[in-house]
Amino acid sequence: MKGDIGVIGLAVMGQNLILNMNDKGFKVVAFNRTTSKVDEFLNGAAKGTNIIGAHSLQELVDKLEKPRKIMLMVRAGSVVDEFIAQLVPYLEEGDIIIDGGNSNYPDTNRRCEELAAKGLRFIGAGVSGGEEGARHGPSIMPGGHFSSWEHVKPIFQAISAKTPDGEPCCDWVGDNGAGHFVKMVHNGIEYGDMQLICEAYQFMKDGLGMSYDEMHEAFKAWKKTELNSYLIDISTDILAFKDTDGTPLVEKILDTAGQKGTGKWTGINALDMGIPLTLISESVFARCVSSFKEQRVAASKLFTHTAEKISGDRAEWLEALRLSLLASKIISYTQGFMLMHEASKTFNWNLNYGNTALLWREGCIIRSVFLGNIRDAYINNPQLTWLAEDEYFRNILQNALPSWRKVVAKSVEAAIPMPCMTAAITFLDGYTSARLPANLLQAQRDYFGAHTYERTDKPRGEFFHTNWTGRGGDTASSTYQV
Ligand code: NBP
Repeated sequence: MKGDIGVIGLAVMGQNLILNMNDKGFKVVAFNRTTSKVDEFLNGAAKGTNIIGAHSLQELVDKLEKPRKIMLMVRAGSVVDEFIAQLVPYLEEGDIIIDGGNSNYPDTNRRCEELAAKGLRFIGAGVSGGEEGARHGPSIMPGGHFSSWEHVKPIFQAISAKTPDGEPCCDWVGDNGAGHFVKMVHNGIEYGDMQLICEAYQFMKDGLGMSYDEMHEAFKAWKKTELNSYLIDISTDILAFKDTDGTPLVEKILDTAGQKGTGKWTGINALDMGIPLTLISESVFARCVSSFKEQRVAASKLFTHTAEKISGDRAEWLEALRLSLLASKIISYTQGFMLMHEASKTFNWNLNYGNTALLWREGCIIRSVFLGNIRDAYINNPQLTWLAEDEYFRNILQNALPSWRKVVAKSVEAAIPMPCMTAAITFLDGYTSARLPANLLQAQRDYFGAHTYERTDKPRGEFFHTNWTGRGGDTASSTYQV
């Protein structure tokens, strides 16, 4: 009997996905560039399973049922192109290559086009959930050539995470790079969620002067609220975790954050598409600032933070902080969904936003109860422009606003940097302002560059230029951009 699917790449993600597929009754053929790892896997974690090994691409292809389905779980970038180039000569029309790595979506767009020209089908599938997810149920976001979906769907939906109602956290996202785009936004949102939790932690620790045990208790209480999520769960555990000497381990961890680039890609795309993805972008910059450890230590001697501890009722501050975190999170998801909306328009992907929230409901790092509410909001109104158009989210934001303003204002007074919570409230204030100071900005642009402006007392689309100094001409600029 031939294999149902081949998987190339036996690092942490590949091995665990294969074991997961095997558990669900699929016959998997495994291959890895360093072929000794195939034998190590078969004699180790895969011992006693139905998993088959292959020691060459020819052998892998020969052992698969047609149309062949071959999933790459290798390092994103040129390695994916190299494997595709090596595989193509062995494949037949209609065979399917799936890239399950963290590829950048323009690469997936390109690969779809190149493989279609060769009569082959391609899927770019975002996979989230890390090692644990891959083994027991990841969130999977597939996009690419739609005709391949029916062949892959039974396997992917069987191995994926399930919502509390038993729905698979895996469904078709859209054409070409849509799956990898949605995975990229997921990772961006993950950056934002993590930074927001870190800001709440610093407010508690440095502002409210709470001990690790007290912070652990506060987070534990938050788990029982709308904030209930995987990231709050693990943060609760981390705050309680003690090093061998009995003191909190997290206190000993160097405060410089790493990144692999998907948050940065999300920010770059937002700038390209003109979407104000302020919170996620700030979360990427917060990691950048954290990486300047030596400079920060030197600068801290020039600007001593002398702020006193925040006074007042601690329980009240904690509730205000919880509401600020929740409200900021709503803004972050609002911005992420705005970006997906714009990409969907640009690339004709026809993304289903309720479904996207469902894909993230379980299995991935941002899994949360909150995503179920987002899904409901999009089911009630698939055309939502932003989440606050939905009554549930609008009520939370309105209820949180006074506390949120208090927390952000206090953080500035107390010299506690909270870039994401601040960006979130600033976005809300800007987005809900019928009039912004951009009238002055347009005047400045017209003054120095004759860029023209529209007037409040004339119809939209009519442009005016003023000779502000009496020295300039009457010619407006149509090309000069500053
Ligand atoms: P890695 O990203 O570490 O990749 C390891 C695999 O790539 C091995 O099979 C390795 O073969 C192969 N490889 C490399 Br590295 N360079 C190669 C080359 N020049 N030619 C051929 N093969 C090469 O594995 P991973 O952490 O399991 O991640 C797999 C994919 O899934 C990545 O795109 C990753 O971004 C994504 N992802 C990872 C996680 C996670 O939590 N780790 C979560 C979600 C998505 P070798 O054994 O011969 O060196």
